[in-house]
Amino acid sequence: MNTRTTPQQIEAYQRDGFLAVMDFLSPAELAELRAAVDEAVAMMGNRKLSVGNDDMKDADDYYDRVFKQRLNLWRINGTVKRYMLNPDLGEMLCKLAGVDGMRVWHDQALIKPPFGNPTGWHLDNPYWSFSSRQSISIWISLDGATFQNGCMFYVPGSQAIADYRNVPISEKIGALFEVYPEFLKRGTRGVELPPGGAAFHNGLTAHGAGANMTTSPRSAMTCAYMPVGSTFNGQANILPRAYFDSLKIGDVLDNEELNPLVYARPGSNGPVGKS
Ligand SMILES: O=C(O)CCC(=O)C(=O)O
Ligand SMILES: [Fe+2]
Repeated sequence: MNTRTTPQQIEAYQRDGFLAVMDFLSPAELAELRAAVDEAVAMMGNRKLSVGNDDMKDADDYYDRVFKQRLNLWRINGTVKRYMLNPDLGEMLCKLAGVDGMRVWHDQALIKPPFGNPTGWHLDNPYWSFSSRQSISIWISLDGATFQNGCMFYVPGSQAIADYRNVPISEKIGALFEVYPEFLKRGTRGVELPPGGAAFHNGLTAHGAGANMTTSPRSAMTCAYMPVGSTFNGQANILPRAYFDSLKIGDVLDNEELNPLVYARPGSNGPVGKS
């Protein structure tokens, strides 16, 4: 994994709210991760979540024709875990985001099938159980992402002006721009990636993806990360029911089993999110 960062890359990420790294995985790493993702996805059948809530199953609706969504593969596959929880990656995420430590929020395999619907414009962080202007996701292309098969698009700089209002991913793909008309003048940028390339985005960066107009799937392995010290905002998202019921708004989310630490800068507040 190419986890080196230059000052120029950090500056670009902080300005634009996203950054592409074309040579993130070596060919051997790509082959290893792809095989692990395929294996974990096959094990999950039609369940969206690897461990926990059994109700999250595929449905025959617009959303499920955007992509096949499989969450928390890291909990059932050691290879996926080794990649997504890699401390060097964690350090890179901290440098890009400008924080001292990161925990996993959740990972996701997102497989846009042939003729899959476009992914409507949205923000990620408003879906989650914490609110942070420094949350970050990695989106690793397993097949190559092109304008033909549904690569990601971003609104540069939107992370700096977004708040926690959001819209669901639906057939009205531009609805987010009705909530945030100020995004319109910033324009959009599509990012094509080779297989093994990765893009990083802030949890408040507006993004979406095109339709897949090709006859092959467009697969991505992604993971969202929560800065250490982030607190519960009252939303359930994918938290297990018993844990959700035990939380009060403002509690630090530091459950090592669900949200393990990926990296903490030496000398920083420490691995268990001491409050
Ligand atoms: O892969 C896609 O089409 C959308 C991905 C996305 O929204 C994300 O990684 O946050
Ligand atoms: Fe997203």
